[in-house]
Order: sequence, then structure tokens, then C-alpha cells
Amino acid sequence: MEIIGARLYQYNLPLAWPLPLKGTKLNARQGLVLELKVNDDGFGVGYLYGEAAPLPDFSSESLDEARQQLGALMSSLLGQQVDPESFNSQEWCGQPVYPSVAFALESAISLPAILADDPETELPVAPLLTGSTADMLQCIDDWSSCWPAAFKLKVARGELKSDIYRTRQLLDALPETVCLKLDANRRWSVEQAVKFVDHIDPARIAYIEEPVNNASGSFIASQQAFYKATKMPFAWDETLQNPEFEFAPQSGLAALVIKPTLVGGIRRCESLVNAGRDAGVHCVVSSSFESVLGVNTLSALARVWTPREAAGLDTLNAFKHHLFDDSVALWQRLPDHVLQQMELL
Ligand code: OSB
Ligand code: MG
Repeated sequence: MEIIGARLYQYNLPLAWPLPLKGTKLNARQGLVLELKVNDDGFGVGYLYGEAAPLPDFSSESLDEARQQLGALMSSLLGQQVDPESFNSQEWCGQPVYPSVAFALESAISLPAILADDPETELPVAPLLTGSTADMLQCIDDWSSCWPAAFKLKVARGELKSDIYRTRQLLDALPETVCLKLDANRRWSVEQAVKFVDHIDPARIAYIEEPVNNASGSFIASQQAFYKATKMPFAWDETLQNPEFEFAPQSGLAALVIKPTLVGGIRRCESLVNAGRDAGVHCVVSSSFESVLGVNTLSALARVWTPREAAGLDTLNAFKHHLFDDSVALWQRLPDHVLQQMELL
């Protein structure tokens, strides 16, 4: 497949409510959409899309940095042959590529291969509980479809006592067969995490993502100390974003929460999925508040890599409106009214 054209667009989409991140609240989401015009041996001329949307507080790179690097890399790809099965942005570039940029490039170029493998089966998703405790209880009360195996809940954002109280209230409101996946984003001390676990029925918690801070020397050692003290399974999330991280099985490690926008592209994520699967660790493909374009690609990846695993893709509700509503067929150019919503860079 030859790359015969490339454009970069920037979107700015209002969010439905101020989205709490680590230090800030986000009112609008900005990101980049890469459009590649390609000439494929079998198909002919068509368009492929990828998204680079660094998330403030979570991504190592800023939007400006991603824009600059992606701009330079897409120019270097013009007139070049690439293989959708194996294109690796890191190898192409010969130096470190920002995670969001690797995701945009590798997902655009790999899209024909990903969609060729897509079983198009229905993907289980773990719904995200958001808003106030009352909002969450209302959401459970209003639930009318089949119950998912688990909901996801953020903890460790406020007082420990209110976390314990809220978690117990939600567990009481849910059917006994439904679990919670908790996410503490490394905010608890081991003592706090132990106290939390003491008050919660462990049978109802699938795992806690990165429960504790690095007071025990390293984040890895600290999560292990948490597990030793509680026997509550944990999951790696932030840890996977370290480019030096190499997978090793650990006692208590239940899952890898893999966010291609933050971890860096298809090839790296694919190798984590394979390593996790070989070790019998669950792999949960997750989003980072990308637009519907990025989330569609993540859904396809989840169906290909982990078709029976509940994915962490319930983030589109955070948007007031979407870039587009109908999905766009492979090779087709996005409609003009969609492209015109964005700034051409
Ligand atoms: O910590 O899991 C996180 C989204 C953006 C950044 C960080 C996180 C998240 C999510 C995504 O929680 C939703 C999910 O994982 O289910
Ligand atoms: Mg997490």
C-alpha cells in the first residue's frame, strides 16, 4: 500500500459535563485526526483515518508536541510503501514516537488489516459509573438491559470513608452477580487501601487498577505490597505507560488495562495482549476519551484481540455531541460536513 496524500485536522468537541481528571476538569476535548490517502494493490485509491488525542494529566505529550511530531512523520511517509499488517511507527521513525502519535499512525495504516480480522461480534463493555453517588444509583435503578458482568468505578478521589460508603451502596444496589472494577489511579497509601478493602466484600470486586502510590519504593513494589496485605487482585494501567515496562507475571496481577492512546500504538499493545494472554492475565482494551473515530478503532481492536473480555470503552457519553453518528466504511473519505467541523492544519 502506497501513501499518496496526508492531511491533519484538529477537533475541539464540547463535553457533556466538566470531566474530572487528576488536577483539572476538562470542558472540551481536543485531538488530531490524521487522514491518509492511499493506493492499495487490491482496492485502489482510498482514505484511512487515525486519531491522536493526548489526554491532559495522563499523556506524557501535549497536543502541540503530538501535532508537530505527527506533522513531520506524515510528510516522511508520502510516496512510501507501508504494510498494514506490520507497520511500526517506532521502527519507521528510528526514535521514540509519542504514544498518541504511534496510535494515530499505526491505527490508520493498520485499519485494513484490523477490519479484515474484525469478527463484528457484540463486544461486552464494563459501563463506567460517573457523576455523584445519586447519579450512579439512578443509573443502576434505571438499568433496563442485561446486566454486565461488571461496572467500573473510580475511587480514591475524595475521603476514604465516602469511598467505602459509596462502594457499599453501589454493591447493595447491584444484583449480587454483578461486580465492580475499581480504579484508584495510584492515589492511596497501602494503609488506606488496606482499610478500604477491609470494609468491602472481596467477592464483588474483580480487581483494583493501580491501588497505591509508590511509597514502597516503586509502583510495582507498592502494588505487590498491597496484594500481600489484602489478597485483593490488582491491574496494571499507568505502569503499562512506561516505555521501559516489560511484562512479567506477578501474584495478584489480574488484568492489563491497555489504552493504546497512552501506551503507544497497535504493535506495542498487541505484544502486551499476547504476553498477558500467554500468562492467563485478562487484557482489557480501554479508551482515553478519544472521539468516536478513535473509539471505533479501539472497539474493533478489542473484538479482534479480546472478543470475550469486557472492554473499557464506555467514554463516549462524556461528549455533548460526536464528530459523526454513523460509522464510516473502510476506504471511504469522511463526509465534508464532518471534515468541516474540524480545523485543517
Ligand atoms: O485510569 O482507567 C483510567 C480514561 C482515561 C484515562 C485514564 C483512565 C480512563 C478510564 C477509561 O477509566 C474507561 C475504562 O477504563 O473503563
Ligand atoms: Mg485506570
